[in-house]
Amino acid sequence: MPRPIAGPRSRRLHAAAAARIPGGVNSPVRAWKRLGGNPPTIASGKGAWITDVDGHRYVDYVLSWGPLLVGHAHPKVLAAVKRQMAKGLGFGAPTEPELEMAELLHGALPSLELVRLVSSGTEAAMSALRVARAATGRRLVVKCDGCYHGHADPFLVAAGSGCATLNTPDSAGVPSTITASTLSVPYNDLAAATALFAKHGKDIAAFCVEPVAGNMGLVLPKAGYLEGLRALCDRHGALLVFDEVMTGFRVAWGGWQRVIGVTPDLTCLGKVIGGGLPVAAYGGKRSVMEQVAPLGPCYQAGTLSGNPVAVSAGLATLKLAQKRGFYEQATDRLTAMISDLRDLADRATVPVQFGQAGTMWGYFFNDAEVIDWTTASRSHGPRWQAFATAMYRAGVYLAPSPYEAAFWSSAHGAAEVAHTLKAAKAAFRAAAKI
Ligand code: KE4
Repeated sequence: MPRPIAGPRSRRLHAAAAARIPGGVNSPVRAWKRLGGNPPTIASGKGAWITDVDGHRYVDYVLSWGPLLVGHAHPKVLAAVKRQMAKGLGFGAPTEPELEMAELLHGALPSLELVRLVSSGTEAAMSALRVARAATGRRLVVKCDGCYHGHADPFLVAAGSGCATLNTPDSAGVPSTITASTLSVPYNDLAAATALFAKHGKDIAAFCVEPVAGNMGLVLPKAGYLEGLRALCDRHGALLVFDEVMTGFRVAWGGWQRVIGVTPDLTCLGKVIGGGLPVAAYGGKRSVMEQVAPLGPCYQAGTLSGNPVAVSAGLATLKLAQKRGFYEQATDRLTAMISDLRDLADRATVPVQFGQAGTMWGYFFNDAEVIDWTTASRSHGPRWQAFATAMYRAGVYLAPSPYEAAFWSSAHGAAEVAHTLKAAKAAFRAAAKI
């Protein structure tokens, strides 16, 4: 039995946690099921590095699943949180940071004519779907195989992320009466979407899509795909929902909609806009968002929605990202590292497909281009497992699943790249032996 990745204290803590928490984790993908199921328990993070309870250090490419665009414990983010905490942790009443966040989001994403803050991406996507159904009076929602929009019932159909990792793309406990209103088509397949609209167009409330898919690994949209979805929704009177929970302020200032110039009717945000604390949002056209209570009949609420301490972490993160050259520098550094990783994989003669969108990236052990869930799921699992295990052992922390994206931060620099490439040289060779 190979040496477990996690040290003795992590293993003890995980065993104790499993006695009290389902699988010992508060989110399934953290259970490391595809890597033997013994995750390190993390004690702290600073910049691009995290340290587990056994003192093992790792360069972190999970970054709390995307939120930490400026790295762990950035002094300016911590200072902003401390300043706000000193005023109290929350009031369940309007506060100035919420207004500042709403105005910043609208400035970055003009399609957000009205925006509501919530506490998780799941809440954002669930609420956006409810508003779309209220605004259109229609029932059906369309998603893509392998895309993930959180764990609200309507979206647990052919879902990616932890559902794909655990081979549970659908979920127990979700009544078929709910999922009967959710249709799923292959990502990047405009013909399939067109055929679906031809058959159901008048009943479709929304087409919800990750503009860059990050929950089946990273899969970029084909040229014209998102533009085609926009035209289909316009033709059939459905709403186009961009789930930018992962891509928002990760791929560029604003999100992918600014990169390609396609304007959705509704957008979901999360992760980076909370800077590591629970902030998410949904918003869009005023005529649609005016359905939301207290303006309209569509109810959505939250005790901690817009919590000022959480919002202050997001604001501090976004203000750092707004600095001139932030995305260009971070993206260029990542592009350079991916180029070196590609060289190492080539020298190890193991076929790997790399992808990048701004400061998010991914890799598939696959000799064919990955364009959707079907091609992603044909990737070589044992090679991924050997590679990821070797990288963890060498102090590089990647997602414990082949169906997740990797992330980068402004704290990742030359030292982190050198450490990563040194680990990857041996890890690609380990994968090539399989
Ligand atoms: P949360 O409810 O986890 O905040 O957001 C759900 C969600 C919605 N939309 C997209 C595009 C997302 O990527 C997510 C959540 N992403 C996963 C990682 N792939 C969160 C990690 C986890 O489930 O533990």
